Amino acid sequence: MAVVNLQTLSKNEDLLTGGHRACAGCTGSNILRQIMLTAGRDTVVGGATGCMEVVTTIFPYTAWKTPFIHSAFENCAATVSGAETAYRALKKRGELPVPREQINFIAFGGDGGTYDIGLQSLSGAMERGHNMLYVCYDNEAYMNTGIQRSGATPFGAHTSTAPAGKVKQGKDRHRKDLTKIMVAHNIPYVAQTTPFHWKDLQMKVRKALDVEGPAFLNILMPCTVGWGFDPALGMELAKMATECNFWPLFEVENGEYKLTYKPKADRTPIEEWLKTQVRFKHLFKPGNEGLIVEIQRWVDDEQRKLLKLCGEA
Ligand SMILES: Cc1ncc(C[n+]2csc(CCOP(=O)(O)OP(=O)(O)O)c2C)c(N)n1
Repeated sequence: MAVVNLQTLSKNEDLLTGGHRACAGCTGSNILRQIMLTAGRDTVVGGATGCMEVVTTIFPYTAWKTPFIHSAFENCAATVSGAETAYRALKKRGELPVPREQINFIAFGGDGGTYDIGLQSLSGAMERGHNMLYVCYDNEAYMNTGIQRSGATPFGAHTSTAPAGKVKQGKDRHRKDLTKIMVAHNIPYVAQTTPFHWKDLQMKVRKALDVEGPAFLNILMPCTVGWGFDPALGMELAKMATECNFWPLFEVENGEYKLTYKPKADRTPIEEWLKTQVRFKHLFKPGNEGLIVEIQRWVDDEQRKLLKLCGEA
């Protein structure tokens, strides 16, 4: 199916209804909505125990108009891979209760549930070749339980388990490169995107669902509570993350890297991005200038490597 314009897309059925309990300004619920507008009704969704599971399924309510499988933190990918296998087996035997040409299987996990706790089940599901999409909505910490650091938390960010104070200045390691770990599984489709770039997101969801076999999307999700910014600015921050190369948009189809968005030639310095969020406030205290230089160095290094992989350098 081709990528459609925003007007057409917004006329598709909303499969994540309003009235869920996401925070004001949450970009995560927007990510879920955008994905479901593209995926359509014939979709089975699984959710690991992150914010998005909690806020959309507070018992006895659900915001989902599709089947939704609750899953533990560590096994969302395994759960959805099991459902996908059952579907294939029933289809083969001609025993599907309701005939369906094609059903999408999508597993959602936060960065804690994906980079860290659920990584083994995700790796297993991808390696076994299930026809499913795994989406990591990456808000860069364990937001649901009090903003603990995760493998996705960026260098210098203040979290409740990597606090900025006298001893430390936030997290002292750069984030794990989960997207590349997924590429190393040699699956048909891996990509990074953000909710701001709706066309990019839609195209990637479409491709991920259309490939035969596993697909993985890593989607940056600005979190007003954990990052500390005005709830009106979530999308702006998603855009800025891309403009300063902190979150480049690219895809890897059968091992081939491709940049899907090129920031303006005068790319935004990382300082501008850091300034927008309370979690980086301490970096602007006298004596911490070197930490900002280190973040810029890391961003530039990563970007150089990516451009090489994309054949752009
Ligand atoms: C095995 C296990 N350990 C810990 C928890 C408690 N817990 C629930 S949500 C959560 C953090 C979720 O973080 P993340 O996956 O990044 O999602 P977010 O809340 O940020 O959306 C934790 C630690 C749990 N439910 N299961």
